[in-house]
Amino acid sequence: MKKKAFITGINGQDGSYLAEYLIEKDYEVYGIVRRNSVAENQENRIDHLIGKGVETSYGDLTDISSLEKMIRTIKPDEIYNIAAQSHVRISFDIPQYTVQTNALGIVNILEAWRNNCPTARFYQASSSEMFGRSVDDDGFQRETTKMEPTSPYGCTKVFGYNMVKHYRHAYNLFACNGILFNHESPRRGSNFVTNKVVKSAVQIKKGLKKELPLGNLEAYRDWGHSKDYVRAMHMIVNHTHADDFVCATGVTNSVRDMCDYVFKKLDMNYKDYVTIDKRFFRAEELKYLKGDSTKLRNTLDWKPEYTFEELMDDMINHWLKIYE
Ligand code: NAP
Ligand code: G4F
Repeated sequence: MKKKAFITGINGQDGSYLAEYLIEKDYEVYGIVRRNSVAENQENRIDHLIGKGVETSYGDLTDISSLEKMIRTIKPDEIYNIAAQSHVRISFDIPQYTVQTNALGIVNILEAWRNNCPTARFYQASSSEMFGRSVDDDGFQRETTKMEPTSPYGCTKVFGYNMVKHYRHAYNLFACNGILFNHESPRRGSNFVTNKVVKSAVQIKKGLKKELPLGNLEAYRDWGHSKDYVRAMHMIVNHTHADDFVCATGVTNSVRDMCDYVFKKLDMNYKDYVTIDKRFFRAEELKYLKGDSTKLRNTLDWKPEYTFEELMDDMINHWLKIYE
């Protein structure tokens, strides 16, 4: 019998790659999508998978009835809670909504799972944003690093992380956290910095745009490829026991480094086009992220296939094709 997976956030960057990955592994994949007034936007990243192993229903993390119904009828083997209000800067603008989705939403799905299909394995999309201003002496963040979040988003993710551990211990359930560092792809929302820079640089190259307004260029991030990270999610869920793992490349670059690489690739100098716009700064900035994923590498034999440069090239080629 085919294994069944239930994914919240299936139409997001990670959800869509995860669905593809699980179909390749011969899973039946189910997901919830939110109602959108532009119907085409509801399933735009997974259109090609509908009817080919993926089935969706309307649902929302804030609507426990939709979660209960899906979990009760599907009886999944694996549940991936990928949905979230995932934009850190926007979480300062809509803190209550961010809490409702990312914090109360996780209580909804944990309860729907515990009461309807507790034999399923549960994965929570935890985040390196939970570490916030805390860095170990060697410059890395790892599973044991103190959590000191610097955004409403980060605070909700710490709550979710702790609830997942609580359900593991209190009810003896298979509940695990993937603590993922930044991961990107051509499917990344274009208001996150990598895709914003790459898309704009290509538009500038093609004469469609004149400048690129950005916020803090001195922030460092450990950027990997979403395809590598959804592979890690599946490995974590299929481990012998429930546990928490950091997933990261171990390489960090600043936003400035990233601009330099992308513009140079297109035979331009970022200094001629990038301007600084206060609107893109945050009330509190998370300045530095570099992840140590030794535990994941040693326990589950995971390693990333994409380097930072290959990731950027993949995104550049995507936008070049679109604007050609
Ligand atoms: P994304 O592209 O923004 O996708 C988020 C998904 O969640 C979308 O499908 C979105 O639906 C859905 N969603 C939002 N609010 C919802 C709600 N109330 N009910 C149901 N669905 C809702 O994010 P991503 O980059 O794929 O990230 C996936 C998960 O990993 C998120 O939980 C994020 O916080 C976490 N994470 C991401 C990274 C990263 O670097 N990408 C790193 C660490 C952790 P719509 O399409 O309708 O908006
Ligand atoms: O691309 P970003 O918006 O991603 P951020 O804030 O690191 O969050 C992402 O990674 C987290 C994992 O650590 C996830 F949990 C979260 O869901 C999300 O996927 O910003 C990256 C850096 C920041 O320091 C930001 O201040 O880029 C800086 N930045 C500079 N100018 C900008 C801009 N970010 C955005 N979005 N837009 C700018 O114009």
